Amino acid sequence: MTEHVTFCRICEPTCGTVATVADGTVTEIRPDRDHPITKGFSCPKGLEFVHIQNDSDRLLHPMRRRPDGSFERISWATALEEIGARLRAVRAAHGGGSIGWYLGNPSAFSHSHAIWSGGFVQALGSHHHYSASTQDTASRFAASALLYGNPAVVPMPDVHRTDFLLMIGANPLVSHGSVLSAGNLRPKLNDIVKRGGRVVVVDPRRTETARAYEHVAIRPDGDAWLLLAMLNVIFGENLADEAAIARQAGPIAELRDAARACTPEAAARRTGLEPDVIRTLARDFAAARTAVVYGRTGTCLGRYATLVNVLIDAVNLTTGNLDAVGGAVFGRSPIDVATLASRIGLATYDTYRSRVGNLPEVLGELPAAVMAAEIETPGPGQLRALIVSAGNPVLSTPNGERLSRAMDQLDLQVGIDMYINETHRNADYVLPAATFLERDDLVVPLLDFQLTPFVQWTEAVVPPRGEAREDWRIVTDLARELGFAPVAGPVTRFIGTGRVARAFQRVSGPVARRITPAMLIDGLLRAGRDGDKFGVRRSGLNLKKLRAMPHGKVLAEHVETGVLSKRLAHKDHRVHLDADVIVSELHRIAAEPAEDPAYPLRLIGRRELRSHNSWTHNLPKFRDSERGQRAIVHPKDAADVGVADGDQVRVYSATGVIEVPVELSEDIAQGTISVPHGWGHRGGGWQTANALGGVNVNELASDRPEDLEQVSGMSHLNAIAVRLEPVRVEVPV
Ligand SMILES: Nc1nc2c(c(=O)[nH]1)N[C@H]1C(S)=C(S)[C@@H](COP(=O)(O)OP(=O)(O)OC[C@H]3O[C@@H](n4cnc5c(=O)[nH]c(N)nc54)[C@H](O)[C@@H]3O)O[C@H]1N2
Ligand SMILES: Nc1nc2c(c(=O)[nH]1)N[C@H]1C(S)=C(S)[C@@H](COP(=O)(O)OP(=O)(O)OC[C@H]3O[C@@H](n4cnc5c(=O)[nH]c(N)nc54)[C@H](O)[C@@H]3O)O[C@H]1N2
Ligand code: SF4
Ligand SMILES: [Mo]
Repeated sequence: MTEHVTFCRICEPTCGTVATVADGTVTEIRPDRDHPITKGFSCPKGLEFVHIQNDSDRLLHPMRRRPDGSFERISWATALEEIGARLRAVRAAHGGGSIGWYLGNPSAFSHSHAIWSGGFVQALGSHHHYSASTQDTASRFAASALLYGNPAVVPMPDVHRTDFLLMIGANPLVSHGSVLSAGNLRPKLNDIVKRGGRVVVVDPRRTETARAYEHVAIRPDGDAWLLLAMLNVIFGENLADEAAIARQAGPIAELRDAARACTPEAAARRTGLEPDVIRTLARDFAAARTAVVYGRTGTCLGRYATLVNVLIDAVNLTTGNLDAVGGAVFGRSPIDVATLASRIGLATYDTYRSRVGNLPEVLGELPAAVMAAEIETPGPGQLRALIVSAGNPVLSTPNGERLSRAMDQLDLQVGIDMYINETHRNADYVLPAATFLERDDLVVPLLDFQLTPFVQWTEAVVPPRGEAREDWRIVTDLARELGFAPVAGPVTRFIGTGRVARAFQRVSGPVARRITPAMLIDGLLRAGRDGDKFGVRRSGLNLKKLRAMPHGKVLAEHVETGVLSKRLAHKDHRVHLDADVIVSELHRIAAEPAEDPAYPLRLIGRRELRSHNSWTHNLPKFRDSERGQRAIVHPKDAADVGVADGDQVRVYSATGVIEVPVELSEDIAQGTISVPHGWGHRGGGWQTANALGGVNVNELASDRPEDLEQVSGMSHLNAIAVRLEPVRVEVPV
């Protein structure tokens, strides 16, 4: 029996864990008490991951679909050969631009997955690059592109030092924090209150987090009006930090005008909040010694998602809390991720647009919601072959049923996953991916969001089960079939121009084929701010030293402040609050059309402790301990349509209809209904999950390009207009 210090990679705290291994099998996962950040904290999902690791439903061999829809086991050699031949045929007939990739959320917890698959798509010259981002954070990235000139520059709340945390649309006591890696957040939030500060949670539902602190029950999609009305008070009552504005911002006349028009009285209808609540909130926020607005998925999936994220930063900036202790701060990563992204050509926004719907790319990715239309719409650039890795877009994106049908028209569909999920049901091939316990790692995409600057490397705990392979190896093998190395492009661009670059280009093919993630990470660490500069700075960091520190290394007590000008990519080194796109969004919101009385309720999502997007429902504990999927409805709204607790209801939107059982609760604002996503299992693999029942809530979400948020291509998954109807049970006579 051996013990291995490692860390969980399901969600963003990436908690330190210790895995016990007996006879080559992981038998237990426990929290790592010696982890300097998470200090023995973990959640049930992380510890129960051992059952996913050992799940008998896991995909362990390459599979090929038979004409009858069932899958047969084939060898890796056959799989790669056949997929290679079919990809080459598609490329020869229609060009590399007809091959696409959808990259799911778990890829964000890997040192290599996104770099390798991104390099694959870039090398094909394809724009069909999709991910979970347009269902998650693309609106935040678009806001950053507009404000700071780089979509990868994203501030986070300085929870450790703030006196006032205004949390909008986030539920960290369940989600464990997002776009913020800070370990166990509960004691940290409690500390704010203990030191005399406040935590105010703005959410349509009295969530686990809202219940623990102060709650402001807003109407779904009311956030833009709330933030503008706060700015109205801040500017109108001379509470703004004009020195900070003069120091950090470009012109803000348009923002001031928009705020002037949006009085707390004018915002009342859209927010459902009394004017005095908004007034007091703005005054208290501005008066606090330090304060920060933090928004997460509740602010990213609505109709004004990019604008809301802009306004969050605007409130922080205008009160002197941007790039300041206790305010919104920027990460201090040993690898400068934002610069890395821009050097390898990924830190882009709106450099091209989707063929269908004319929507902008964000970080080199187009809206996943247009995938179905891109498959169905003929013409040059039509999407004909699609690889889906670490994702389940049939359950996670709008109108997944249509996507599922559209996928049948593809010339080739390949899945790379640990399970055969709902999306892979249509796939021609599904390739078995290694779990995070089966690979070495350092979570590069999260480095910039470590509230305490921190870095940790882990070795693989066990070798891959069966014939599973690490994602980056699979990408490399697929690319070899097409005659290129996926990291050649990113590495060449990183090196830039000059002698070294020219030398690398000459050998890039053969050399890049041999580059492993460990080699890449070592190079990036050594070149980074803490690095040993390849021997020049002896005391500096490299991978060898990091390997000798299994619990990871804390790099500084806190992030740095006063770094904004270095982060700003705009030539004038100013925050562009009056960017044209922002101004037109401010005009759009002022002309918001009246609501459709046919759909009087607003549907929002919900995350639950053991349920992680679509992929932890096969856990045995999940089946035994959770009640299944429920719609939470206010008793008054239920009474209006004659529905009682536990009844089955039909939920209609303009796009679709679902049926779910209801749970009545006063914890939800009247007019709002909450249904979790990630349900409705009918995958080829997960037997327990399939037996749970439940429905895909995203059948209610529209995938029409004109219904997406136009600035970021964001799916509209929160505040969907719906109506309820009871399901009448016919009594047989
Ligand atoms: N247990 C668990 N943890 C997870 C996940 C999971 O599925 N399960 N998923 C992970 C992922 S992928 C992510 S991105 C993060 C997300 O992390 P969070 O964003 O912190 O998690 P959510 O629970 O989605 O919180 C969003 C909140 O916004 C509220 N909301 C909805 N609409 C609106 C609105 O219009 N305005 C306002 N103000 N609030 C609104 C919802 O009621 C909800 O409480 O969580 C991660 N952690
Ligand atoms: N209505 C509504 N819809 C939502 C959301 C919402 O709040 N409301 N949230 C959105 C958000 S924030 C997100 S992030 C998306 C998630 O959307 P997706 O990323 O499309 O889907 P997941 O459910 O996370 O599925 C992840 C898949 O990856 C597999 N997997 C896990 N680890 C690995 C690995 O290491 N390698 C490989 N190859 N596969 C792996 C799992 O088995 C699973 O099949 O959902 C979005 N959809
Ligand atoms: S909170 Fe849970 S799932 Fe998330 S990283 Fe920690 S142990 Fe893993
Ligand atoms: Mo997410």
